[in-house]
Amino acid sequence: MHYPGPDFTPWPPDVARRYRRAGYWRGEPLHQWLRDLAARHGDRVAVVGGEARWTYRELARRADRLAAGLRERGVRRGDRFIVQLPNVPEFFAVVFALFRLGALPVFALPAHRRSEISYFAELTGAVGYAVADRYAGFDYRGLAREVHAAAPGLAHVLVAGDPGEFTALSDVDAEPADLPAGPEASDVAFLNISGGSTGLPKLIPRTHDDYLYSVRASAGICGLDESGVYLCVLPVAHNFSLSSPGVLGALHAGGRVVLAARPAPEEAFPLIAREGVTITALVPPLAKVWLDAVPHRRPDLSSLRVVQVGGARLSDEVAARVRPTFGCALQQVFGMAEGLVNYTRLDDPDELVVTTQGRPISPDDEIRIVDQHDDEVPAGQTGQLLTRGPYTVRGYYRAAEHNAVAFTPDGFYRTGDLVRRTPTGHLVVEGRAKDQINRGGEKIAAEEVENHLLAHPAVLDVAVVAVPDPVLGERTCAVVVPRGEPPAPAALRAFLRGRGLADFKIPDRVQLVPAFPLTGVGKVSKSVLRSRLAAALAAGGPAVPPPATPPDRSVTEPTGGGPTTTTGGSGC
Ligand code: OOB
Repeated sequence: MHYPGPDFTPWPPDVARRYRRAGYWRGEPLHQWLRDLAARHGDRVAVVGGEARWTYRELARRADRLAAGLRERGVRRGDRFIVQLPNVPEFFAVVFALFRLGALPVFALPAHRRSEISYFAELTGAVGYAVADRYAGFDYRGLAREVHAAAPGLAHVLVAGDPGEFTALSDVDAEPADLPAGPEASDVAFLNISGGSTGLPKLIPRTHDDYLYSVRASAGICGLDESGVYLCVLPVAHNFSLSSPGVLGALHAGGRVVLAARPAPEEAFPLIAREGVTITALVPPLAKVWLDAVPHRRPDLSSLRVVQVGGARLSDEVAARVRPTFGCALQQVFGMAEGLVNYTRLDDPDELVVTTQGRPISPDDEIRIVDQHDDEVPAGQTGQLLTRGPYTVRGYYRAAEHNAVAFTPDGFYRTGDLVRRTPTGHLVVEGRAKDQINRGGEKIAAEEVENHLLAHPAVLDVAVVAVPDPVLGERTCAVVVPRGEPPAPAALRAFLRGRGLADFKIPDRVQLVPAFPLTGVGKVSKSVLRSRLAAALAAGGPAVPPPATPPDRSVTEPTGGGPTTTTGGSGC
């Protein structure tokens, strides 16, 4: 199958011509880009991870051999291939091998489980699935077994490490002599995952042309050059760590990528000192953990030039601590896997760096800030952010119905973020209009969790909402109207796990209520629920029941938090 195909919403031809003429889209596919880097920087170290130190040449060679091995096994241009690799060097070999063949990596997060992966397999008709053997105490071969049983079309399960009954990545190896021509730069290169606000996760088709533009421009904005050393502590396949400027930005500059298996200070600080790391990217809760760890660990962070923080709103107070504590510049990053990325600039005055989330990459990023009728709000006022531009997609993959609401008829993406713009053109994120929880950078679509909970026999109705949290910014609360005997929160959690939902989506709290507050038109009023829960939490007690509720029917029970990432924020 050829991509772009019917599953891809192209930019209008005149717009595409404009982006080409402006030099944003250069007609260079990602595998060609890597080959050029290998020609230019051959013996320099490109990727460091665990014991491995791969040069540019080595990386390109591995990708080519793996591509030939995959081709021998039948992987073809246009095939989809789920890639759920943690921060290991093999990630690069696999994705560049797929790029070389024109097969599309479908990026999954290490935290995803059966529910998410099976859905990606079904939606994309993927032919393969690449995992590590074990990572962070979890055996991905067990997950692969379950997913494979439900999706037998996954003909190739490749494992970095001990493969068990599957295929070792290291065995997929052939002479790359007769590889056919690769894909076009205007083709879709991969499918990325959206944070989402709907019942089922959405996939984002990114082309070689548009993605490489964002990588090149980001590397420039972030001051990367050959001396740049990028420490990747967030999941490598996330848009922030992949391209903002991320690992690809570091490679573009001829610098070095250092992969951290875990984001905790005890792992990351020694790596910074050992490798002379110059730039890294954190989510706000992780930035706080690092800031708090500096005084007693006294690490050598003298090589750091920039610490980026993004993925969720960074408070001005924490932002102000970055430069004095780390001794380097802060860069705020407000981006999205759909495209648009904003950066504070390295020469911006401190005031802007601390209080705004930056301005767009491109002079051709179009920004509209609108009210509920899509009319522009007066300058400086808060409204919903709409955007289109040379690296923002025009539609999700195989989601025609959703695309009709997620994009305006003239192609603006409705980000669901509430922002205002300063006179300097910087954006300040003031809130969110989408039905999503941002749990320290990890995005949770309320509807997805609600749908799972509705399958429980003791759940009559449910609304999943955010509650404020001093560490993560937000946590999740499932407000449940029980059917008959009220379910125990622990049983609901176990139920969700049993359905194979990623840990970070499991509600932190469960609140039982007899009925929901309703809006004027009879819909559940999540804003009333949110403010009641927030007020009750601030008062330190169980949430206030809705009016006319017998107090003994309302129980708030913290369920102990989800994943271990609560203090590490390993996701975005
Ligand atoms: C990044 O990408 P996603 O796709 O996981 O999430 C995008 C959403 C945004 O629409 C916004 O709601 C939120 O995450 N967000 C922020 C933020 N950065 C992202 N909200 C407030 N302040 C920020 N600085 O999260 C992402 C992609 C590329 C670069 C950086 C982050």
